[in-house]
Amino acid sequence: MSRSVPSILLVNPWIVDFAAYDFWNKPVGLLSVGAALRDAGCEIRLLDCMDRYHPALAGEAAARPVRAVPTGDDGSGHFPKTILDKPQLLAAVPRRWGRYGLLLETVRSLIASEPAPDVVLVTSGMTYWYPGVQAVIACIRERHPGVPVLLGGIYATLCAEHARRLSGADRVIPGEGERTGLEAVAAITGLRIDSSRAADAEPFPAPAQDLYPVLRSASLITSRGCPFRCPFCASHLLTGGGFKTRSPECVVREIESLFREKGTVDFAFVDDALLFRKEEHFLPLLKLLAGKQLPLRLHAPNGMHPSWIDGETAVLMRKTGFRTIRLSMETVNPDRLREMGGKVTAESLKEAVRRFVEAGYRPAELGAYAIMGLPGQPIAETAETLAFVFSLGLRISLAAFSPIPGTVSWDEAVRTGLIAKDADPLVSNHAAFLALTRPAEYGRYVKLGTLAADGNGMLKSGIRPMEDRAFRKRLSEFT
Ligand code: B12
Repeated sequence: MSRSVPSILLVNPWIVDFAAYDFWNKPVGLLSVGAALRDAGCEIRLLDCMDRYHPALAGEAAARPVRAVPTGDDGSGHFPKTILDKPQLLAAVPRRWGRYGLLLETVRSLIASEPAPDVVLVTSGMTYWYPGVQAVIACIRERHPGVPVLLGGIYATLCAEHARRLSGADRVIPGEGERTGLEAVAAITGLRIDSSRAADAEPFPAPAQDLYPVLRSASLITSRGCPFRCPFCASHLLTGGGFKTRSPECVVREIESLFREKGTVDFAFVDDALLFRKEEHFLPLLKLLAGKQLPLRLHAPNGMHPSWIDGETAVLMRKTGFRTIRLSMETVNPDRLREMGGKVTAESLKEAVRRFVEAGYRPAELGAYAIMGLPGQPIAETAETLAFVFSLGLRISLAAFSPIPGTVSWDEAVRTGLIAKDADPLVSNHAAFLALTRPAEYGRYVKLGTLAADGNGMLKSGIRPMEDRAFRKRLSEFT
């Protein structure tokens, strides 16, 4: 063992993509692994290439055409972007590709400015962001060639073989990482694991978000897993299929301590199924939080299931300060909804909106997700869904389908020739997949996206898009 207290560097790589926006996002998986290591006696440090409030950003200002400024007052915002040449595989996508986050030189000098750690733990997000993973591992290797690099996270779990061949990490560790990460670090450093410590603990720890010098917004993960098996979703592959929750007391302690110690007021819940078993989990959590009377702004950027919204839930969400509420609608086509597990209907969305309005929200403060570009799904169906969502006065977020390895939709996409079995993850980028697989229709998808954005803008200025004749006319081109 190199020293008495193992020193661990946690690394969140760059996003490399056509677009990226900070929806209060923090690498909570990596930071949970970090919390477990700290609890076991390690010293942990963080290098987050995506930190929009990193002190080093001030030194980048001169080299940056786009500044890292928050948009609006809710802590979300644009990441700074460095334009890069598109990989050949994405040449046909008519958008600008780039690396988001700190400059390459900044990351290099941050790595150089600290003593060598004993182990580096790198996380990974979307499967098609792997070039950012490769790049950051290369930077670590450059400076600390002998230090073991472990890679985990979503890409490492869903594309483990690809990551083993191409990431540059010494070891790829798929799946949940609190235990496996700790064991790997122990094997390298000689750290002794005290197994009695975890006996009565929570199912997973609060992520170590206190490592940020400035924590303008935080992510909260109160549960892991999802009871549904939507064909396009990989959640069950990432969380092992079960459902587990942290205790409401523990989550509220986490919120209160970040509020008091870091001044954080914007918190985003990133659970897959925030409202599942809400009587035992989310509602008690909200009641506890309401009792604290903290001036928070809460966000639920992941889609919530409309049928689980009742009067009590809506009132408590209002009371505790929820500002961002997105509901899953997916599509208005009842056959497709049934194929996708039948968890939502147009009626259930209407009913959820009614509950939120009774609790004091304006419909335009709420949003709904619709999916577009599923295999066999015509663009007219997405346009109808858009019309339905706007007729309720809600904002819409269009989510473009892209196949994820290991899911039913992936197998279907391979079977129907939409994607090769051994395709490079880059071609499944959600912003690229439509352009690559439906080039003739791509322009219409872009137009529909613009229409959605315009409708959202109208709602913001108090106009209902479906009551506007010009808007209806533009929409009719799609139906
Ligand atoms: C929160 C979330 C979002 C947020 C923020 C996402 C972001 N920018 O990162 C929002 C709502 C904005 C979002 C949007 C989208 N998302 Co999303 N999202 C999630 C979600 C629900 C949770 C991610 C998370 O925080 N997990 C919790 C932590 C605890 O898990 P974790 O990071 O995996 O970490 C654990 C392990 O991996 C491991 N680990 C992690 N790092 C390390 C490191 C080491 C060394 C070790 C040992 C272990 C280890 O240990 C951790 C703890 O056990 C996941 C589903 C899921 N269950 O993961 C989908 C998911 C990541 N999203 C997905 C998709 C498709 C999207 C969209 C593209 C949807 C769309 N079509 O528009 C968009 C666009 C994303 C973008 N460009 O930013 C896909 C991923 C697809 C892919 N190809 O990779 C997922 C998997 C959901 C799905 N459909 O299956 N998303």
